[in-house]
Amino acid sequence: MNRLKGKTAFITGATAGIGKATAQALADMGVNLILTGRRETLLEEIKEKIESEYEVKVHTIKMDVSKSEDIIKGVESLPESFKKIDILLNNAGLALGMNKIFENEYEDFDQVIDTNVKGMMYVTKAVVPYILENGSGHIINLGSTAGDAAYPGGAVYCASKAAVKAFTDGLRIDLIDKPVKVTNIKPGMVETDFSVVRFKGDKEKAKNVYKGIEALTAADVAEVIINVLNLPENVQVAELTLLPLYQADGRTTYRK
Ligand code: 8X3
Repeated sequence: MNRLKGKTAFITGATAGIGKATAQALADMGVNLILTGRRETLLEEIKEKIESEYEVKVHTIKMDVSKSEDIIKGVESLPESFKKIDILLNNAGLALGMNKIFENEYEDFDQVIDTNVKGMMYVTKAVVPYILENGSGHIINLGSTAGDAAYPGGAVYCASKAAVKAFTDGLRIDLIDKPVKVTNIKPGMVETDFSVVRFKGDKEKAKNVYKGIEALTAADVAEVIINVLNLPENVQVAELTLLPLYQADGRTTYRK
C-alpha cells in the first residue's frame, strides 16, 4: 500500500548518498520533493533527472544547513505549491578525520557539530511550523550506530550522533500533542562517499573501512526509510537500527 503518494518531503543533503537515494525512492512513491544541499549544479541535475523519470514536482534550495540565514531565506522563498510539507528528512551530515580527539583540527570540530547538530536543529525549527500548518507529518533524523557507543577516533562524530538521538527524543516529546511522528534512523556501515569525505579525499583509506565486509548501500537505507514513512497512521517508529549482515553493533564486524 502506498500511503505517501501526493505528499511533499523536504530533504537536506540531497545531492549524494542516503539523501539522494531517498529522494529517488520517495519520487518513486509519488512524493513531491524539496531538495536542499550546498552544490547547486548537482541539485539541478537531480531535479531534472527525477522530474523526467517520475510524475512528481521538485523544488531545489541551495543552502548550507550550518547557516541559519540560508535556511530561513530558503524556506521563506518556497513557492506556494511546496509550502504544504509532510515529511522532513534531516540527512545532511559528515565526519571529518579519525584521529585522537586532541590531534584533530578545531575547524573540523566546528564543521561536524555545526552540520550534524546545529544544522538539524535549525532546519527543524524552520520547517516544523509548515508541517504543523499542514496538519500532520513525519520527521526523520539520520542518526547512527555511532551515537550509541563511541569508537576509536570517533569522539566528535559519535558525540554529534548521540546529540541526534537526544534531540530526536526531545522533539518527539515537544510534539506529543500533535499528529507528527519523529524517528531516529541509525544505520551502521553504509558505503557512500561518507568515508572519502571523512578522510578528506583519500580513497584508499576510505575503501579500507569496508574491506572484507559488504556494507549497506544508500539504497538499502532509503528502502528502510520509505517503509518507516509508509506505516499505518498510528504506528510511530521512535528509533531504528539497521546493520549489514556481518555487523553486530557500531564496533563489531566480521570481515572475511
Ligand atoms: C556512520 C557509521 O560506523 O562509519 O554513521 O561511524 S560509522
